[in-house]
Amino acid sequence: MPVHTTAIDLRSDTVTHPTAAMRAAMAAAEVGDDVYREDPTTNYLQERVARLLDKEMGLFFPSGTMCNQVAIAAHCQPGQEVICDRDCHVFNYESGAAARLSGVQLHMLPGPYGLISAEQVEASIRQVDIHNPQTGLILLENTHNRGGGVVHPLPDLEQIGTVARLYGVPMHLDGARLLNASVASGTPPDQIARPFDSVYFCLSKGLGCPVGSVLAGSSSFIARATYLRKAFGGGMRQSGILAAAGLYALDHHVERLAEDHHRARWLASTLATLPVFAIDLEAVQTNIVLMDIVPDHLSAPVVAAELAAHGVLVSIFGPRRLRLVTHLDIGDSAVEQAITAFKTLYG
Ligand code: TLP
Repeated sequence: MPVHTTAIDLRSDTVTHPTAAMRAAMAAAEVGDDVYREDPTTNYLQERVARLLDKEMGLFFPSGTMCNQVAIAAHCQPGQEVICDRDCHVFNYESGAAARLSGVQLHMLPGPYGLISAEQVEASIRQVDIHNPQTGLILLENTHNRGGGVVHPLPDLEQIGTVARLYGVPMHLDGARLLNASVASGTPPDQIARPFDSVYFCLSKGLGCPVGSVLAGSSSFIARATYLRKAFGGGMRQSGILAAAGLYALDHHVERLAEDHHRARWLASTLATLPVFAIDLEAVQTNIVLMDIVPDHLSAPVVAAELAAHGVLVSIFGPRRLRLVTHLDIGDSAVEQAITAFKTLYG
């Protein structure tokens, strides 16, 4: 039997199933061949996201990983360096693609919750010297996944943007969960996007779509990105069926992200009362909860397996760390059942 019919799946917000209304919107989508730029629904989604992020153009992608990798390839030359934090998705979860596909190296900085500062970035920009790699890109993540879904404060983004402009280095935002950051902080998406030359968000996470991410930037950047997307195998054909899900989600699933954030806080504050777990409640700002396991006799794989046996699926995020993510398919009763399972096992 498929996992989703029985379990409360808190592994990720990528596990959602399209609603009946979203599927109806997909079925009704007007389509064409998007490699010929003839898919009206995809074109409309791209324009809509470009407007939302106040960039000249948007480009629809099959995944967030491809948005990041195409952005890196579009901004950098082989041998250059990308300044990022050491917990970022690009370093940890993209199969070494930056080295593999673009021949760049990552210059990783430590930062609390994955958040790096303008001072750190400035100190890491390379001097022009024959020995040095050139700094090709500054890459940030908002919300920060391994940081526990924290929002990168806007003044920090703006300060890093000032440094980037001073040194003429482009900036890319891995905004897989940018709309979570926007809803949680009350900051409009275009303000979060403003310091960046390129930015994308995923439709396939909190927004509940089956597939898709949209990258945005200047017309010349998107022209390069379109070429690279094709080279990386991401040119799609009748993608309007997928874009229609995105348009539906932008109409119906953005404001409700606040519910996911509320349920994540509810889960975190309740589970933090169990002595088995240490939870940094300050970090629970959006839909992600990181939990550390306190007793020596338990480990993340053991706890994850025990929870799975009680119908609750969670992600292993380190030898003693679990991640729980709330999303469209997790309502109040799912949170209650998850809490009951935790209390039965560890109360
Ligand atoms: N993250 C996934 C896993 O890969 C860890 C998850 O379950 O959270 N940037 C960020 C910040 C992400 O969290 C993710 C997905 C991506 C990029 C990649 O997006 P996709 O899965 O669409 O390639």
